[in-house]
Amino acid sequence: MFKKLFQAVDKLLGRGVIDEELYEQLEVALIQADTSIEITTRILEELRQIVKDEKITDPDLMKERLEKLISERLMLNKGGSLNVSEDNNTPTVYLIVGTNGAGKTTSIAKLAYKLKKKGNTVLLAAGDTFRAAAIDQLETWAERVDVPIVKSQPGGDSAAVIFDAIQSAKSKGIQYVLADTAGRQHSKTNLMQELQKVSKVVEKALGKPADEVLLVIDAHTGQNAIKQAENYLKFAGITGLIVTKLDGTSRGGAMLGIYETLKIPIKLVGTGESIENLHKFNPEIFASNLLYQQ
Ligand SMILES: Nc1nc2c(ncn2[C@@H]2O[C@H](COP(=O)(O)OP(=O)(O)O)[C@@H](O)[C@H]2O)c(=O)[nH]1
Ligand SMILES: [Mg+2]
Repeated sequence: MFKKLFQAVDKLLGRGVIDEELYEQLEVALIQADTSIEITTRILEELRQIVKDEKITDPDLMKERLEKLISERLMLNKGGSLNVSEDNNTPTVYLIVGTNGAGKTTSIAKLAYKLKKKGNTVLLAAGDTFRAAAIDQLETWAERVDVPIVKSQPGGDSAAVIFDAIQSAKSKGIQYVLADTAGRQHSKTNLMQELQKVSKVVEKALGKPADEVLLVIDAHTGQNAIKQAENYLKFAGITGLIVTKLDGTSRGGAMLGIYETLKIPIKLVGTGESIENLHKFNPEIFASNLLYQQ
């Protein structure tokens, strides 16, 4: 699809000069994409330095360097891949956490589909035991993707369901366990403590922590995203992010802040409601989406 830079930036680029006005418009563009003021300032300072050091006079080249600068900030040592269990007798366990409606259950279904398509065996754990509808939703996905599910009655103990799922995967030699959890606000300490318990139970069942604890976060989350990730790191030891709804109006600039301050990498991105709409995180695409409009 043809993408163009924010109109105002485009117009300034067209003039062929790099000046204060152009820097100002780039600043506006980044902030509009939910990048924090602090990080925007830092990025533009670095850009100014590069322009100076490399004696760049062509605005198009400057734009390229800016994209590179943003994607480099998001580059991760592991390139966004998910950790897997090193022991063949122990399943790989991913614990999925986040607020209500962020896209946890949908992302689990998408991930199960992706893993299964690659020839892996997968089991789902219906750890969101709060509402009957949540269990039904995961069960419907399990049927569609054709993977087994371990569940309890509504109101059951989430940690126990996840424990049982891991035991079941172990005994059946299933490679992956994807565990759903109930949505919770990061500020509700009692609910966050419950997640701590879930993490401990996973560790007890596996003899090590979950291979990934993934925070599912809606791309539309603003600067509150950092606080949210901070609390999830504290209570649940998150190891990565799944950023959902990048097909919507937000470009997810706040995620830059999460990586910058907490070093929590984005592992996967959700780009729609259907089962194929989950992708491995790509820093270049993410960076260019921050700067461009569809
Ligand atoms: N457009 C879009 N919608 C999504 C995406 N991921 C999830 N959703 C939708 O967000 C809503 C909430 O998702 P759900 O998985 O139930 O969230 P949960 O409460 O965190 O488990 C559902 O309507 C999903 O179809 C995505 O990447 N893009
Ligand atoms: Mg759910």
